[in-house]
Amino acid sequence: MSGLFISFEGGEGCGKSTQIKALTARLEGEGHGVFQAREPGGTPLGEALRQLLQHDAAGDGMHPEAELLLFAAARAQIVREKLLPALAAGKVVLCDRFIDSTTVYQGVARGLNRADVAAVNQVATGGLRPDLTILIDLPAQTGLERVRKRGNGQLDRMEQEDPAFFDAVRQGYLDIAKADPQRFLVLDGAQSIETLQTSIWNAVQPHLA
Ligand code: T5A
Repeated sequence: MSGLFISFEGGEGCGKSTQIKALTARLEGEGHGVFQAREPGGTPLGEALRQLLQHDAAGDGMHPEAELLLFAAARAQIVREKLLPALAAGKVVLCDRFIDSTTVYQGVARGLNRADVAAVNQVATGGLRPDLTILIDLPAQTGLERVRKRGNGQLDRMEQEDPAFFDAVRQGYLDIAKADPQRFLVLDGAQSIETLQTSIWNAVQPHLA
C-alpha cells in the first residue's frame, strides 16, 4: 500500500464534509491524486445500505446488532472495491467516517460489547487502518443545529436520537482519541472553517513527504 489514508470523524454537523472538500482542493492543487469516500456509502451496495440505515421505513425499529452489521457490510464493500485500489494507486484517500464511528456510535452510544464491535470492524476492514484521523469535536447540540439549518429542519434516523446518545458519542470520540494520540488530531469544531483548514493542512503536510 503506497497511498495515504486519512479519516475524518466527529458528531453530526461537525464540519467533516466541508473540510474534506477544502483539503481535496488543496491536495489536488499541489498535484496529489485524491480519492474521496463517505461511510456508509461510496459503492452501489453501500449507498443502498445508507438509505436503509438512515432514511428507509424498513430501518424503523432496527436492533443495534443489525445496525452494527449493516454499517460493517457497507465498510467491507468500500474497503475492497474502492479504498484498497485507490491506496495501491498511491492516492490520498479522504474518508468521511471509518471504524471509529462504529466504535463510538455502536460500541459506546448503543452500548454493544466493545470486543464484539472491534472484531466486526476487523472483519470489515481486513485490518486497514487510517494513517491519520482528524476528529472535529463540537457540542452535539451545535452540530445538530447546523444539520437542521442545512436540511430545512429534516433529521434522518440517526439524527433523531436523544441528546444523551450524542453526548455519549462526543465523549466516546474524545476517549478513543486520548488513547491513540499518534493517530488522532483533535480540533475544536467551533473554530472558523478557515482556521480548521489551516490546522488540518499543517497536520497532513508531514505525511505527504
Ligand atoms: N454511523 C456511521 C454509525 O452509527 N456507525 C458507523 O459505522 C458509521 C460509518 C452518518 C450517520 O451514520 C452514523 C453516524 C451518523 O449518524 P451522515 O449523513 O454521513 O451520517 O452525516 P454526518 O457524517 O454526521 O455528516 P454531516 O454531513 O451531517 O456533517 P459534516 O459533514 O460533519 O458537516 P458539514 O461539513 O456538512 O457541515 C454541516 C453544516 O455546518 C456548516 C456547513 O456549511 C454546513 O452547513 N459548517 C460550519 N459552520 C460554522 N463553522 C464551521 N467551522 C463549520 N463547518 C461547517
